[in-house]
Amino acid sequence: MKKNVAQKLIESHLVSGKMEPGNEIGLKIDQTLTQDATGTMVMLELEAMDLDRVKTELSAQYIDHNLLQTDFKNADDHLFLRSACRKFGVWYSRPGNGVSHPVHMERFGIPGKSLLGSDSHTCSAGSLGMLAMGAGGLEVATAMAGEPFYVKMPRIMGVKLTGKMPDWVSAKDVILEMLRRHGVSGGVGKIIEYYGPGLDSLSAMDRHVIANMGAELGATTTVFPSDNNTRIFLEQQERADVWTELVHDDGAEYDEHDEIDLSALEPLIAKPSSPGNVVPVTEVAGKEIYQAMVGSSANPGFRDFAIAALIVDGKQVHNRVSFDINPTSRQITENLIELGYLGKLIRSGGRVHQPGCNGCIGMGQAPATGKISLRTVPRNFPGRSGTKEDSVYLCSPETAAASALTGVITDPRELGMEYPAYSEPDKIKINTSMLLAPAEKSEDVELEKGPNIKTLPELDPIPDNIQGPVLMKAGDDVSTDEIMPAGTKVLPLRSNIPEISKFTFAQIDDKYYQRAMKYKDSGSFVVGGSNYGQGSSREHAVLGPRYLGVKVVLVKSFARIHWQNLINFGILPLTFKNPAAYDRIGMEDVLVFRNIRKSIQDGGEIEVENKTKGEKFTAVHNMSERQVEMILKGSLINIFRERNKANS
Ligand code: MIC
Repeated sequence: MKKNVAQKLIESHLVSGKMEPGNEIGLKIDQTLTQDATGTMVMLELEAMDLDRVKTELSAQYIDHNLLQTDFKNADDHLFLRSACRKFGVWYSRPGNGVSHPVHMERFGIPGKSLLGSDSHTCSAGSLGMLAMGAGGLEVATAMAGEPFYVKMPRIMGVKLTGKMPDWVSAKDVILEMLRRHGVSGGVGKIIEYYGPGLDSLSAMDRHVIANMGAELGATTTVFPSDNNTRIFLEQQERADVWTELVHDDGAEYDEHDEIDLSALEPLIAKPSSPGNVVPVTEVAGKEIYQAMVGSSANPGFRDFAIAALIVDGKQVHNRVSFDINPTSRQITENLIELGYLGKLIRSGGRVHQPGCNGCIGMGQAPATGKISLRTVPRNFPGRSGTKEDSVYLCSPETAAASALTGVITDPRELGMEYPAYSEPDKIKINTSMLLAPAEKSEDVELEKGPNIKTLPELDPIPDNIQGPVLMKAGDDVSTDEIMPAGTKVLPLRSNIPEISKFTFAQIDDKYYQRAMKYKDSGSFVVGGSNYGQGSSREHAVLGPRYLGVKVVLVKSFARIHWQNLINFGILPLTFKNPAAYDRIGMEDVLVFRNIRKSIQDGGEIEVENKTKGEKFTAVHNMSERQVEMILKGSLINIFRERNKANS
């Protein structure tokens, strides 16, 4: 059979299941990636699993999210993670070394390998021909312990790229075009594979931009072939030895098709407050802006900063605009200095920050209330910037730099200058000084736990009968940023579940915590619309509700990673058999679930009584036997614990 790249990658890692869309498959994981905001939980999970050393070919831990040290918490987390890396045999990327995704691509990415990361943008490494997926921390922990990763076999959407991008259009506009066409749930249950002659003009880092925001389409992952452009990138990184070719067979089939003529693209922008809200820049041109930000895992390449530098070279940004530059790796920063680009950014008024996620995740750089901020970051969910009433637009570095100069949203083609001639340097400085390799053998290291690092709470199994109120009725496309916010106040609490749970749903309803606490022991429910839990991989969007007694989340449909996270931590995820039943449920309605344990084992359907309305409706689950066991045992951790006990 002729195969596409995604099929080849899956086949070479398949340990169980049939490669039929919708069927659960088990995949061998070669590499893992964790970052600090999710990694502390992963390391606590490894501790709870009694692991002594990781079983992967390579695992790397990055400190990139929690960089602001406004008190002891983040600094304590960094030390905890350093000790955990020594204990479990994991690479440690020190604070200030950069954002996990570009650094992983530069230093560790290998075509043909699989990568699982506790960050939804792990799919960025699809740029190198890897099978790279984001997942909840617990699944990454189990992969580190040598277990397969389970996922439903996705449908494969082949996107043929033809033509060549015109001046002032870059990779960000390609993925924004995909979001314009398919929206934030158009990729759910799919792998997006790009192929065709248009690939020749996309460098490996351009492909990273496109693969990264595949997460915003809801896709399981994105894959590119490993071709000559991949080889050029690896050569530049002085790692040409790991390159192998991985391309689709001639005549390979795809489950779905799309095609983009790159030469027909124009600069695009996603309006507040969804990455799917895409329009041509011309449609919103002229609006006053207050911030323009370049950087993040969505535009991390050397080129993204260099092009911005060339646009602002010799000019001054508008005096109303904060021009924030967030380099994405220490190596990129060093090369930007070396080749004179950083000087151009600074002289034009750029505010240069340390390499890291920074404002992308609301770690500083929050915009003024209601004032427009243009960002090259991947997400603009409400309040994610750190400002509740924010107005964040997503765009390319070209559009951000052009608008920084004029002070209004500007189609960069209107700047009246030649498109700067940029060419990728052949030789760059390689900087690995802040990457600490694991020792050959496990070290007998005590985990360094500061006072904010709390062991995981016990997770009791789901009861047979539950009666309780609906304390949250959410709409469509609710993101994990709305379920559990990030930002300077909340992110430092990632290793302290009782404390972080106080912020559950705070974006939507600031009284939720008080109301939920009353039902902490007896149980309550969350009801939601379609694509519930889109966005990040953060387990805290489950651990918070779980700690507050949420037993069932009942929605029209789920985003993939969040759905699995709910199961991993023993919250029952159900969907309406008939979506119209959603409209019949009101806030505070009392629901009754009976015989849960037996019903979820026996089949997919559960009858639910709405006591308040005096009516019944049917809910369904779509879990495999393996997943049902997690709900019955209370969590995946409990299953591991039981297994460890039996083996000891
Ligand atoms: C994000 O971009 O939303 C994050 C912060 O990187 C998350 C991870 C997290 O919440 O820690 C993600 O993408 O998974």
